Amino acid sequence: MPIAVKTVPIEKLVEELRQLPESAFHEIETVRRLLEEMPVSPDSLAPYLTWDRQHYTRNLIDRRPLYELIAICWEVGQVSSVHNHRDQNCWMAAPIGRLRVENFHVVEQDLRAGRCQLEQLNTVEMNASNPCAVDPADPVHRVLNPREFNQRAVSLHVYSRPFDSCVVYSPEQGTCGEIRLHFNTEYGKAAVR
Ligand code: 2CO
Ligand code: FE2
Repeated sequence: MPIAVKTVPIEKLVEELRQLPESAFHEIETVRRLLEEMPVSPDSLAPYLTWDRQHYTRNLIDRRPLYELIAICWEVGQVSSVHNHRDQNCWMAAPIGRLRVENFHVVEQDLRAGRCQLEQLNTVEMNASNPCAVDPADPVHRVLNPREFNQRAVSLHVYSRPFDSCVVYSPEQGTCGEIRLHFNTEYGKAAVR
């Protein structure tokens, strides 16, 4: 029998994140445990859910000097690029659906030349009871909502500190380059680009 999980509204998670000391964002265990202990109720995420058949959507929930909290909506089959997080910590949870995270090791990288060599590491699954933290030693990853999962998914991402660009990699072609990141919505309203 599945264990009944007590969920909290997203506002409660925001309240907890806002109270954390700066030191909590410099290691990965505190926020990971917070996400584990406070699974967010799908209903409370309604203002932040937007869908696009071409690309996953990025929806800003909260931004403070220390962190940014965003909801990402994944249609069936959508994938992110392989990317880094600008040396910032990252925690992810999936209150709706399931997602696969594939981690990579950067063997070498020359951003100016746009060349890199990556090796695939482990794969983990995220779902309502299994949040994860990006390993600061090997922070390059991609997130997938594989076709076979056959359902939409929503993930929550805590980034410390906020960042608005990242490096994307093509492991097959050995290329990399910087891209800017955009929001589809901010605080529940369409973002102005
Ligand atoms: N980091 C990506 C983004 O902010 C989402 S995939 O996994 O973190 O767009
Ligand atoms: Fe990411």
